Amino acid sequence: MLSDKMQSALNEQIKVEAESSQIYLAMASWAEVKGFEGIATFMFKQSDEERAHMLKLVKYVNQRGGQAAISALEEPKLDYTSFKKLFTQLYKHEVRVSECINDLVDIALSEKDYATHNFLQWYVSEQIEEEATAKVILDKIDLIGDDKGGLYLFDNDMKVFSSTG
Ligand code: OFO
Repeated sequence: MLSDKMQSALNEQIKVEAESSQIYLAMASWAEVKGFEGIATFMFKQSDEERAHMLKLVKYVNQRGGQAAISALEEPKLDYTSFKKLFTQLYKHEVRVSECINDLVDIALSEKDYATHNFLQWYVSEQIEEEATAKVILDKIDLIGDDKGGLYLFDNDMKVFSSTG
């Protein structure tokens, strides 16, 4: 059985994961309209993954005798004026999500909820990967700047990320 504190912290994370999915979806849609097919494919896939992260939490909360909360979401407020700005926001978002996961791990330990602690380890590993991916993308964008040819190649690279990531 989850403690009230643990349940409300996990429910907060359900919202965070749902918002992550929305952020990636907003970026995917933007990239698709701009003709960046590789970036769009990558972002749509990430959006689906974030939804899967959310669902995993929903099922866990319910399975442990709690009640998952499905709440209203904030509209993603993204600055699309440059690729660098866009991907910096994405990277910062993933860093923030990692902090949220770390806070959840802290709560699980302080509540002596070792089952939830164990469950959260999957998210800890996932965030390491997602932060690293966002950083690699950001570094590439830093190198390219606004160079059109570079962006074309970058878009192609993102197709590779989508099929392996
Ligand atoms: Fe859910 O992993 Fe990123 O945010």
